[in-house]
Amino acid sequence: MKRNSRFLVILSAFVAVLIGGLAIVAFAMFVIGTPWLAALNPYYALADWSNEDTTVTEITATIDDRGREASLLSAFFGVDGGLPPLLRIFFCPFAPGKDGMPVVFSHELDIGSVQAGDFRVVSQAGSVGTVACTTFLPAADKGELRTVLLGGEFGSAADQPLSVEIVGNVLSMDGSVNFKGAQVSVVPLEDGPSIALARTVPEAQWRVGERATSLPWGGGSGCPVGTRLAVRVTWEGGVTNPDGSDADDEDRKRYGVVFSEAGDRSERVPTALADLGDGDNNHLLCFDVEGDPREVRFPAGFLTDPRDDLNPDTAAPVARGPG
Ligand SMILES: [Ca+2]
Ligand SMILES: [Ca+2]
Ligand SMILES: [Ca+2]
Repeated sequence: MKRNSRFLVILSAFVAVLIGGLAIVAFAMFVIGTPWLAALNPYYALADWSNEDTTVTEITATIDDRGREASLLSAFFGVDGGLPPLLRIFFCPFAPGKDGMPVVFSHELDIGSVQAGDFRVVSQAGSVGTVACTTFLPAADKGELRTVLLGGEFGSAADQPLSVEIVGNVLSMDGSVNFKGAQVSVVPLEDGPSIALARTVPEAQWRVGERATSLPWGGGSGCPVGTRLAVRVTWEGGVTNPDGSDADDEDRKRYGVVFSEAGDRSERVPTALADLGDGDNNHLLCFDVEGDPREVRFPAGFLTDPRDDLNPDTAAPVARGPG
């Protein structure tokens, strides 16, 4: 009896050590981002690293039923090498050390239709870059699924990427259009970020009163209670203050939104700035009044990309309607 219980203790200890060891190995693999453990990493659900288009579709339309063309609004050469090691967890196993380039689409996308192999990046000298991986992070809140971050080898300061073309089937979320053949010029490395798109946001996406998630990526703060109108501003790439901190109340006051009121135009400052704290390229401009917003403006010299290049004077018309 005594011998049996001692055996059980030893066996339990052995099993505990084995499980503990396996857990440590699994965690290490997760952190390292080994591709075969991809299924365990929830962030990888928004990423892809297949080098060819795997989308089977009969959708070929390039203009949706409201007359909007499937187009690329911007491609922003924001990081020339050196994507940080931590991105292997939040982006893909091959991201560290690579170039980073967010691409903004005219429509929200069908996540499953986006493969790394759908993108062709060509440099000034004519060399074709390697797109190692794509992810929708960190711009993955509801209503934001139109910015795809590319990681790979796209060129250098001396031979910069010139154009991005969609060479595979990439579909809008609603299945109305296919982006194959769409193309856009790349914003050069030295340029700061501009506004790519401004769009009114349905109430369901205001996240009223919600705080930013404590996770590093995804889940920005919501508009305050009392909000009656919100406009999402999508920049060409992630923006911060020059010291790396998130946009703040001073930046809120810099935004100007032109409203149309009975034929007249008046400019208003948002009541609150939201979708902060998630490191993405979106801001929500919240207003405590209703109205007819027509244009968003932001003056030069206050927000920067990861290289600390300052934004130029920038403005965009306010689009409306579903994604
Ligand atoms: Ca595809
Ligand atoms: Ca967000
Ligand atoms: Ca944000």
